Amino acid sequence: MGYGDLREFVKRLEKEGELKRVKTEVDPVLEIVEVVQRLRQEAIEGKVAQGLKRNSSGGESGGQKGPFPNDLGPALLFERPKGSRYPLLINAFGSVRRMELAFEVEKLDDVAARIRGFVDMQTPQGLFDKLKMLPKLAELGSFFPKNVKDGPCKEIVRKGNDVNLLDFPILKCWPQDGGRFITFPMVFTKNPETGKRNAGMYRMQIYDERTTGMHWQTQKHGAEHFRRARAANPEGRIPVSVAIGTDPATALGGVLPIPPDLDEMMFSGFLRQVPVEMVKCETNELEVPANSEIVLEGYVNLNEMRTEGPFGDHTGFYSLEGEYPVFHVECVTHRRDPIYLTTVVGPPPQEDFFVGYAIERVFLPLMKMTHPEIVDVSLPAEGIVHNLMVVSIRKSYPGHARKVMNAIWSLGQAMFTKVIVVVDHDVNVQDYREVVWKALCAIDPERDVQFSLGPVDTLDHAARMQDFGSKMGIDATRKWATEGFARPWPDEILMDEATKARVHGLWKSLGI
Ligand SMILES: Cc1cc2nc3c(=O)[nH]c(=O)nc-3n(C[C@H](O)[C@H](O)[C@H](O)COP(=O)(O)O)c2cc1C
Ligand SMILES: [Mn+2]
Repeated sequence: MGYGDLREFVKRLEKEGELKRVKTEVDPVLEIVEVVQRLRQEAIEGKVAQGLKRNSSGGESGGQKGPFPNDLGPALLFERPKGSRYPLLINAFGSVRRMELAFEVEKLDDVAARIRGFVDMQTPQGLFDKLKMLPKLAELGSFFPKNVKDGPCKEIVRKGNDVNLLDFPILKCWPQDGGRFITFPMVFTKNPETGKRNAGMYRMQIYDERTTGMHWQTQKHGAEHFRRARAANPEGRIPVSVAIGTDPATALGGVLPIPPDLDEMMFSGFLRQVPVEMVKCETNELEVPANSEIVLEGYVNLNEMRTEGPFGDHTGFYSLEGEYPVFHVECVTHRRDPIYLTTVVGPPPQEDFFVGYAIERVFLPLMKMTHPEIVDVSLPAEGIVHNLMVVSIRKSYPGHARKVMNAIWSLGQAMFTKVIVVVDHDVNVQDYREVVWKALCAIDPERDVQFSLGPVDTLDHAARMQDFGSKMGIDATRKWATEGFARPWPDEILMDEATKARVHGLWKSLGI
């Protein structure tokens, strides 16, 4: 259990027919992204390239999700990115199947089931129940990250003037991008007040051999650490280390929307069912996953900001230039033959859609724990995670749909959700055609739409100002008399079973 590192995952993908090696020299400036986009376009158009395995794994979570493929083409290992000695891995998570392989499950719902197992541990009543809980608690404890003395990420150590980020095949993704960007980093910081670790995936624009931007958006935990440290000492600096390329569950830890001061590495350990081994950095006090392919160590000055962007973003538009902190790299450690892990964001769907989908499935049981009326949720790809959430609920009192909207707007990163559509429990939220049909039939817009103000995603370029704007909730549930709806609500049209059976019996004889 548990991939030891990224290269073990690469091997597995190759064995499963999920990865292609590209031996031709291709430029990480634009060209690699264009290769990925062509495969994506083929997948969307349903043209299955010869010899590529593109099967859907079916089932509740593995089934066709929306009007686009389950797969955006294979993972690609570019063995000769132009200008670098190191191979580049992209689209490693670009399918439902590969997310299942990443978490080593048959179905993403299997991860959810494990989480539900922990969530279901109610306060035990008797001694017997308490004893039954012990193995689960021990299991949980056994996933805490473990500090180790050394690791393969330190096979090569480069300091000071030997540090050159341009050694790595860092992508320039889109024509108007402000430069090259590290797109799959795991950025480690410590809360200066509590000492608790955070890992977040925040893109990093390359300024030169030893400096990058640090695009932690204002509501993210890295940005909070920065602000707290600055409040204490505006002229100081905070240590920052960045891991690139670890085993999949650890790498995805940086994306998990978990509460502040909760260690992502503990959650990754739970997901891979083996503790994440952490090793101390060479030049600062932080720890990073020992199995990393590449580690960047350094600091961020608390009084230094620099223009970052533009960057072709997961909205499908360029995010505009903005002022962000600067990361100074003092030391790079890496394996002798590091694999540079990267991804590209752009018009939806892209690789990150599958990451978002896995997170949606894994976190559903946690949402249901505090809001048991929630039946299912869906984040359609075109809603780019934060623009649209469809929620089905078991409605049991007047105004229930509005309560759920407010709950979502106060639930971690779900606070960013621009539009929430709440439907009844019998609407399949995974089927957008059904949602559009039934939700639009169920609303009297002036009555059923509600607006709210609050924090919005930094990337929302339509909001009245950066980071602050409005949200819309649509109550598309059946309206009740106790909600002031005086008219009868019609039944949905369905043929009766007896007629269906009779016609079924006649079917062959109809000669159609
Ligand atoms: C491909 C990809 C790129 C991302 N880039 C950024 C980014 O540049 N800045 C940011 O704040 N969040 C970015 N995110 C989202 C964060 O990784 C995510 O919100 C994470 O939960 C933040 O961690 P934190 O809650 O510990 O701050 C990105 C996510 C993905 C999947
Ligand atoms: Mn965090």
